[in-house]
Amino acid sequence: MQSPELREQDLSEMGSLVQSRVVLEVSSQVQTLLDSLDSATLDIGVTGESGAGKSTLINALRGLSDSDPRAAPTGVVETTAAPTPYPHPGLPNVRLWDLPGTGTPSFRAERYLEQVELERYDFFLLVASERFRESHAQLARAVAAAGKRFYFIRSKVDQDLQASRRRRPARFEEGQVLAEIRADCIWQLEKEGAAAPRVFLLSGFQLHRYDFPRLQATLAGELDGHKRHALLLALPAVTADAVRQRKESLRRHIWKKALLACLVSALPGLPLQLSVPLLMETVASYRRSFGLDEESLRALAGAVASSPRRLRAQVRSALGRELSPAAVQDVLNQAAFCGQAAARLARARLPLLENLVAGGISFVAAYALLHSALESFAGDAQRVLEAAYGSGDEGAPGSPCYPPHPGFLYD
Ligand SMILES: Nc1nc2c(ncn2[C@@H]2O[C@H](COP(=O)(O)OP(=O)(O)OP(=O)(O)O)[C@@H](O)[C@H]2O)c(=O)[nH]1
Ligand SMILES: [Mg+2]
Repeated sequence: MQSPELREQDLSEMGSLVQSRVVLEVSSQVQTLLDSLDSATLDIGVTGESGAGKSTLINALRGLSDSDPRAAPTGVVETTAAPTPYPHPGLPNVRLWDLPGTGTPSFRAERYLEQVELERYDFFLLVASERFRESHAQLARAVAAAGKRFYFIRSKVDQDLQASRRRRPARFEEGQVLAEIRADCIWQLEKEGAAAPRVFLLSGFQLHRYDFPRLQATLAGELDGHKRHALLLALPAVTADAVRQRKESLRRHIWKKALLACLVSALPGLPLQLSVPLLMETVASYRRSFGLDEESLRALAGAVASSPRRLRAQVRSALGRELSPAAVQDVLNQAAFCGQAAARLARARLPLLENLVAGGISFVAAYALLHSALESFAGDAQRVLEAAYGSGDEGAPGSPCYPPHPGFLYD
């Protein structure tokens, strides 16, 4: 017969075995949830007449200047002959497809859509510069008939405004000119049978201006779940609203990251410190996502002809200024002991996990760290945008002014 001590030892071993199995099982489930988020694809077909500004728009939406080696070729003699995917620099599953130009004399919308494999795309951006043409209407009808969404992009509005200013310098009123162009596009599309067409006036050289914020909000409102999340992280966050939406989208997934970090620190055989790098990686991805890392700040400074130092001065959060394991550990300690607002939020939202302290990092502390990092980075990003664009100096019309590096989410 076994001694009571032995039985106790057996029980305790069995207990830790069960615990490690549970920890492994739950962490792999959480990892699967995070993986499915990262693997969400988004395929955007960018179509329209040759020379309308499709490739320029694709580069701007990817946060790249035309001279970047990863950029789509642009210019008066560069013509796209076959559908070419351009992945987002930090989110490879988000692809912008540069489609061949439309509007040749033999153009037939149905055949064109078949050739470019219509089914591949989540939606289309139909780009037109200058006058409205028959091929635009044909394409709009065919895309809608195939059950796909399209958004009509009237490009190069900086050029229209410049021409209009030259024509009537005394009576020039930007808002009025834009309203006229918008109304004309809507009228033409409706005349050709498009129901409630969505029209957006853009400049690939000054993406943060005109209707881009409205386009971004409309796209986000018409996509669901993981695709919406991908879009919100991929498109350049050049307005206060876009920064807010990006923050909200990331915030929804904090609990998974916090839980994973907490569970990883409980896995037997792994050093306790492993979860700090994991949290640090997440915080670093948030920082890039808001364009606060050195590379993004430099790119933005170059684009708006400002100094990186001036923009960097707007980054006031501790983790935005210096991201190191010690800084992360510091915030974790504070969160664990101070009962911060974010920690209270974690308790209120996920009371079941409140008492989860695995291997030294509590779920509440990890949650509080990520929550406060997100809040403070969003505040920094707003100030950086204000410093970059808010001075009223929008750049001369027609001069390239690219959006900030859109930031990535690698993990
Ligand atoms: N002013 C101004 N020029 C633009 C804008 N977008 C594009 N352009 C210029 O228009 C020309 C054609 O632009 P692309 O982006 O190459 O046009 P595309 O639609 O890709 O042309 P294809 O590939 O030939 O079908 C280039 O010289 C661009 O610099 C814009 O928003 N404003
Ligand atoms: Mg092109």
